[in-house]
Parts: sequence; structure tokens; C-alpha cells
Amino acid sequence: MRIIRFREPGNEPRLGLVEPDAPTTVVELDTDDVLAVLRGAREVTGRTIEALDGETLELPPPLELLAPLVPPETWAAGVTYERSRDARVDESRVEARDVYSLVYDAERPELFIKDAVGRRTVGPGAAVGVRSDASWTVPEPELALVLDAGGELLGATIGNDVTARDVEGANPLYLPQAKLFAAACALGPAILIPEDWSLPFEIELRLLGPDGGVVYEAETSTARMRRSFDELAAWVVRENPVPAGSVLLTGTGLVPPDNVALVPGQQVEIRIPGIGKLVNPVGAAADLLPPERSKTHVR
Ligand code: DO4
Ligand code: MG
Repeated sequence: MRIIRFREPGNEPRLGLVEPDAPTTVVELDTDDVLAVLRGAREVTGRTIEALDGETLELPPPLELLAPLVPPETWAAGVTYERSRDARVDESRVEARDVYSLVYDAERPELFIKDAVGRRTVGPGAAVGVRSDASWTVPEPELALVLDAGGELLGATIGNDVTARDVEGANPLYLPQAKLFAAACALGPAILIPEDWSLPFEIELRLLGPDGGVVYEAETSTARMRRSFDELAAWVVRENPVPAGSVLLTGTGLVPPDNVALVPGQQVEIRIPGIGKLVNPVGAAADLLPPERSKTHVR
């Protein structure tokens, strides 16, 4: 079962269920409370909409597909895949390289806050940002878990933890600046309520140049994660009052080679079969600050 959020110009956002047997048919829900739907509410209005594509779930104009929720908080785990550990050790320019190896093996995971109330988060089709004081920004395609207040798993969507690697590499204490800036996070296109949480998710990344040519593509699986979803979620809510509906990005297992960096004009595509495909153009973070991007902001 997949849930999307959309808006008609001038109206408040609405929720819809994507029909499991007809992946382009969206049935409008009677409520706009995504937590209620994740917990079982299913009343529908009777209106159906045909999406233009079963994976991006793009809707016919003037309907606009939005991020599937506005998380009160978005947390992120780091160095949960061997590939991520190796890349951080390599990028680090200071004598702090061991922190990544240590955290990969430690009982306590690396967790950081990525956003609050969707201020730096965009939905499908809206631009993700590259900060002008960074020269090596990369997409981080990650499975994103929607959590209940006690850390229970309510659903899963696709997340992009856009990261300025050179900023983090200069000094790990710069992590918040490498991770938090305008449009540094993308979520969507749908929240999946999985029937079986024990099955792994395949994650595919494709970066396209301004001419549409493939700059980089790769895939991984959450089966390669060093930690379980439940373990990460339990650490996030440990003695920490995380509000229901918050999101946890579970770390990246896909790191482009060192000569690949995001630049405005490119397009990032992240596909997780069962959830869909999240497509975002790349723009300059300075142009994507909330007042200027009110049209594309998740709210
Ligand atoms: O240690 C820095 C962050 C790592 C991260 O975001 C990831 O592994 O996905
Ligand atoms: Mg990450």
C-alpha cells in the first residue's frame, strides 16, 4: 500500500492511496492526516486520479505531487554501509579518519538531525540544492523510515541526504554545514506500508547531465546495511522525545567516484522498487531558500 500527498493550486494538500493492482490509479482519502492513514485510516472521498507514471507518480496538471509528509523532525544515520565508511575515510583531510571506522563498528550508531518541519526538504520534481561554498556535493540515496513516537516503523519512502563532502572532509565538526542547507533533503514520491519489513529494499541511483546523458549510475541493497532498521530507530528515540511522523534516513551505500559532483542543471533519480522513483533537478541552494521557493516547498 502506497500513500501520496498532492495539491491543487490554491487548495490545501490532500492524501491519496495508490491502488496496489493498478499502480497509476490514485484514490483520494477523506483525511489529510498522514499519521492516521499510516495507522490504518482508509476512508476515501470517491475521487480517483490517474497518475502519469506508476513510478514517479507524477500527476496530471494542475495537480502537484508533494513530499508524502512534512516530518516534524528528520534524522539521519551515517556510515551504515561499508562503502560509506571507506568513502568517508578517503575524503577526510584531517587526522580524524578513525572516527568513521570506529563508528561503523561501534554499538552506538552515528545519528544526526537533517531537518525540522521540512524547511530544507523538497518533494518530487523540486530542485535539490548545492551550496556555493562547497565544490564536492553528492546525492546520498537512502531508504527513509517514517517513525511513530516510540520508534515503531510506520512506513518507508525514498530520501536523498544531499551532502557537501568537501565540507565534511575538511573537518568532521563541519558535519551540520555539510548536511543542512536549503533543499539539502528530498523525500518521495510515496510512503510504502510494507507487508513484510524483513525483506530488503533495492536502491538504484542515476545521475543525469544537463544533456540527459548518464553521469553515474549504481545500485545497492539494504541487505548490505551493518544495522537493522529497528536498531537504528531504537537509537533515535532513546531518551529522546522524537515526535510521531518523524523520518529517519538510514544511510547511503552508494557513493559516486571522486570526480563526480552535483552541479545545477543535472537531475538525480533514485528508484526503490515497491516505493517508486524520486526525481529532482539540481539547483543552487542560494536560489532555493524558502521565501523564493514557496511554490516548491513541501508545505
Ligand atoms: O559521517 C557522515 C555522514 C554519513 C552519511 O550520511 C551516510 O553514511 O549516509
Ligand atoms: Mg547519508
